[in-house]
Amino acid sequence: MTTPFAIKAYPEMWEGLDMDVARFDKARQMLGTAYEKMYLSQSNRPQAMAYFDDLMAEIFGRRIEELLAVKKEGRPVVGTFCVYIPEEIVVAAGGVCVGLCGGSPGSIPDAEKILPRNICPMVKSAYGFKAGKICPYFQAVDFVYGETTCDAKKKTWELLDRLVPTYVMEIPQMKKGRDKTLWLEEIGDFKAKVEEVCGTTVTADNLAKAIVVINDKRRALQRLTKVRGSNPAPISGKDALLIEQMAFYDEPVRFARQLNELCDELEERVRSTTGVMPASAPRIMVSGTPMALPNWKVHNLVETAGAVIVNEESCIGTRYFKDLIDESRTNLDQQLEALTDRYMQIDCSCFTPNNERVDQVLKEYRASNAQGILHYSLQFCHTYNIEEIKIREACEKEGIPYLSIETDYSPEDVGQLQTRIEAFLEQIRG
Ligand code: BJ8
Repeated sequence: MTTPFAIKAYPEMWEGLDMDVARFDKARQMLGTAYEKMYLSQSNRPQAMAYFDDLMAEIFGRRIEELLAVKKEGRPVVGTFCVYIPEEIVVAAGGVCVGLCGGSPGSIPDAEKILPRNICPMVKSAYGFKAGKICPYFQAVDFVYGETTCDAKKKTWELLDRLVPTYVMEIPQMKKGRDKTLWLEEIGDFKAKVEEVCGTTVTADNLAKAIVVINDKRRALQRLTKVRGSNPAPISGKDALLIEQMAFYDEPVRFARQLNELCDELEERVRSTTGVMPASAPRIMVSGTPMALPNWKVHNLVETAGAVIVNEESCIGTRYFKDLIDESRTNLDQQLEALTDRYMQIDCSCFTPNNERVDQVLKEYRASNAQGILHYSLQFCHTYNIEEIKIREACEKEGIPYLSIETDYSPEDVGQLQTRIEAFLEQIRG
């Protein structure tokens, strides 16, 4: 008999982090149950997923202990909410960068005590985690670095600053020459803040090493994406999404090593045409707003209906790792410029115009051998909801089966989404 899955409890450590332990412990148990139901019930999972299951079991325990050890040595732990914040700089300073985007409905009531109800659930969930003291990552960070991407985020940082030191990077709205100059300056300010807090200097040498570390993590994620293009798919979309989510929490060198090990197994599966689902399962690509841990709602619905998700064009997905940083630069100024160049390639809908994203969606659709695109937008995310029109038009032009959904984290619309997803899959099955 197998023992039931549980996310491990570390009440004393949580107490030390000034958390609402009783409440958090209930959330921990519920998350463990959901994970067991959605993840461990999948058949024919790759063996190397055992590492990621263990990571999940220790997500609020061992990993937090590691962060606290980093802090004890005077190195920085920095929280971020967007893939525009260059984590290479934190790693160069010997620190750790963690993603704090919220993907859970449990913290939203805490946020709604102060924030308006009709804003993006990702922002509310993140703010609620800090306000309710129910996230050990939020409690462990030295400071957070927000950005001026969307209005919901940039105004929330002003309030979040009352609870945890919050700095803000100005992200331009366009990609002209002067925007690049501004961005380079902002990256310089970020570097200065990290250096000030941790008392370490970012040098050309430690930045070069950090660039390789993060490039290696992104290369491993690219490898995972590539292997998902095979039919039958060697790994489920749910498992791949989990890995993409874990990329924002785990130690980067270890993460890349473990993911490469999994990719070895997946490539072997491809050679022996072993899939998680039959080759006849409809192949769906998801495109749109990021799905922060533990937001598995849509993946679970699609895969429970017998299809497989083969790509996530999202910031918790390919937008995070499709571009690498030039490793050939040797002096600090050139390296910072290389960082700026790479980060400016991210095609977030907060930019205008952002036509390169439409091309990127089509490119990933072909590379993943998908048979349909599901556009996913979080409620009240105006930029993605409006940009969805251009993605839909491009799909119509190319004859790509297309479904657009707008949802939040609540289970209320699950029945309705299920009906729409099933109809979409029927259309693909023909
Ligand atoms: S680079 S996608 S991580 S901003 S979904 S909070 S935009 S209202 S997450 Fe994002 Fe950076 Fe862009 Fe990526 Fe606002 Fe929209 Fe919510 Fe969003």
